[in-house]
Amino acid sequence: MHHLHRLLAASAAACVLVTVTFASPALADGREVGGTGQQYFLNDAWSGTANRSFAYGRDTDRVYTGDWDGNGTNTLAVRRANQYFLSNSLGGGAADQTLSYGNPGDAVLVGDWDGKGGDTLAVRRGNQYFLRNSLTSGAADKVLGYGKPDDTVLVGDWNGDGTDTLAVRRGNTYYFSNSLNGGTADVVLSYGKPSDQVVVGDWDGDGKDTLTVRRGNVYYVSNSLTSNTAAQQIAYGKPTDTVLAGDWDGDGKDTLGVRRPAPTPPPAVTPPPPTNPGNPPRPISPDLDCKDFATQAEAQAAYDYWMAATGRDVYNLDGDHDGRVCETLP
Ligand SMILES: [Ca+2]
Ligand SMILES: [Ca+2]
Ligand SMILES: [Ca+2]
Ligand SMILES: [Ca+2]
Repeated sequence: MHHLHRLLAASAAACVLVTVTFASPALADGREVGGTGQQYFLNDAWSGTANRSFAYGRDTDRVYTGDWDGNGTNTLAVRRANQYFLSNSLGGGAADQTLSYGNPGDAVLVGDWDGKGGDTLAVRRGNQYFLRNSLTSGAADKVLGYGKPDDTVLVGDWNGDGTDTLAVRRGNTYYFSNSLNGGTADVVLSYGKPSDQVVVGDWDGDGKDTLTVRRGNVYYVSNSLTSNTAAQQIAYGKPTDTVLAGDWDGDGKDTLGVRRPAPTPPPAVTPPPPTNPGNPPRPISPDLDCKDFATQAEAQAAYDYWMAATGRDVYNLDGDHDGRVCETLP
């Protein structure tokens, strides 16, 4: 999420001449990705073709995105029960880090809770959130209550200060908090419809996370926390895709990816039974010539049969070795 922003803010306070010269890492949506499948198609742009595709984990794995090593790129983590297998690169292969946190049944969120860079985990139980600031097992560094137990929760850096905080969603109303203190919401707004799927990300790279609403395969991208109409409307992937957002290339902007099950393999093709087994069109002996056949098709059938059975042109009919015999016959 946005750790460089925090560093920049500190630098700017110390010296107002500091210029922003590098892209800020943006945030992945801090919720579980959902869906099934081990095929990932990630895109660094909003173009029609994903520029990264790879297999990762198992079809049934629970998956999260985050910047585990704090280098500004989002990668994947697989969850099995309360075990987390973190990868710092996008692709297959073994996990770079493994840890246990919380209970197997916990709802888990990902975010940069202390603004020091890199994402860590939080467990949600009802409306209680147990934040951990390092990717290690241990007690929560902070516990807070926010919203109601049945609220949908979102994670993001709403004000661009480098720290991820929470928002809760009730229907199409969103309650954003910029602190992890459990107070009242800093921003309340309505956006989209109650039935919309919503994805969080920094789409324009300004360091602030905003909402994108998804309907089918159309995404309504907003770059501000207002009820204004979407800045962009983009068709992407298939309506049935599980979508994930993140900054895969570290340019400071979040883009989309999809998770899909591997395509069902086509049924195995059974080879056709051999034609006329044990019943050749002509016997192998005597040796025949083209003039012994009435038609080219008849000669070809005898040639094909014996080629398949013996691997040899037993009558020497294919003088030019092109697989077609007795071309002069009708
Ligand atoms: Ca990273
Ligand atoms: Ca923030
Ligand atoms: Ca933004
Ligand atoms: Ca990016």
